Amino acid sequence: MLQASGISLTAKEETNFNIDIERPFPMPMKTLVQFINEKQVEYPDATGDFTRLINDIGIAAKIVNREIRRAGLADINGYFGSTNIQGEEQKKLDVFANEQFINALKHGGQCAALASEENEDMIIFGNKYSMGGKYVVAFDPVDGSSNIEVNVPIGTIFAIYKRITQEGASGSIEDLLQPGRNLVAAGYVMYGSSTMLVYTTGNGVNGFTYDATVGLFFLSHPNMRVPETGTIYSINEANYVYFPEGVKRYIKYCQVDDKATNRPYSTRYIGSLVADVHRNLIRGGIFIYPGTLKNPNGKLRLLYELAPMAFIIEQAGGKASDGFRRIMDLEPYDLHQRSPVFIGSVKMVEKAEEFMREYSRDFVEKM
Ligand code: AHM
Ligand code: MG
Repeated sequence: MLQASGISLTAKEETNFNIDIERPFPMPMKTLVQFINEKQVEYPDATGDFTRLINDIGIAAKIVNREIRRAGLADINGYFGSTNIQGEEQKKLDVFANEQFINALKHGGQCAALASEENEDMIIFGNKYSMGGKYVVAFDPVDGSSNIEVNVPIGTIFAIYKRITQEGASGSIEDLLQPGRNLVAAGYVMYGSSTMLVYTTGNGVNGFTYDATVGLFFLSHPNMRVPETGTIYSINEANYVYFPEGVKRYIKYCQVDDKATNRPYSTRYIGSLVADVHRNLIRGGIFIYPGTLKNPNGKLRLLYELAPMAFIIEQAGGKASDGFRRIMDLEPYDLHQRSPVFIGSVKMVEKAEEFMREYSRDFVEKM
């Protein structure tokens, strides 16, 4: 079968294709829409709602991508003049992207309610739109937005849950405050040297690259797997003095000369969660945003940053932890709750956890 090219052919057709393989034009590739439609067929009870929801997210991502690609030319850089719930100044692009995703989900009809990094409260869609929707979505419209002006990759992260409350009624906070293990899907869009959409529905991870010339995402990275170990550690080391002892010791461990384990490792820190995790997903590595004595829960948000990234990394064979516990098992009590994170190659995360247990056992009580 010519699976890598995204098509399935009979043996005879394959032979014909093989004869043609010298052709000076590329093989047809599978689009995101074709891929999700095919997946839907595998679930006889599927109604198509989920497929439409992912599709709507893909459309909003394309619009946001268009603006990002024009940043610098269009008036999209800079501050909007307001602050979000975290007290962070909102960039124009934060506000623009937030509106695009809300709008796509509101009119799609499948999403009953959503939570966004840019909105203090959850957004409940009324009867006219998607009160009957089966799903709720938590998302960060533009993650890493402080990097916009300097042309560094930024991303969108989304988490999709099945609602707990009854369809047809108004969505409620309990629909959104679900642990990561309840996720039905999660993904991110990375606006990097190319734009990629990577998502999982709990059955592996697939990546799609955007071809702006035809306006479509194509399956470019089927069945993504994070290497079991790697040689990259990503952490904002400037905060070293505030780190728990376990993190300090792990950093020192990464810097020791040891041929057998390819140490010292390399540091790579972009400062965009999506880009740092995406690189480590492909190359192997660990990303850490720890708690500190000042902020025991760190910086990153559980619901729309960590749980979805944890789902993706676990589905790719990696691991995500708060230093002691699985991120996917943390029970959310607030839409904007934060958590420390250690995420990436399974062996590296396990090693960092060992250091946390040995040197910072009591830190878990502060979190
Ligand atoms: P944001 O959602 O306000 O953009 O903040 C999240 C970003 C992550 O993408 C990144 O990993 C982290 O903040 C970087 O923080 P720091 O500058 O403290 O290293
Ligand atoms: Mg963010």
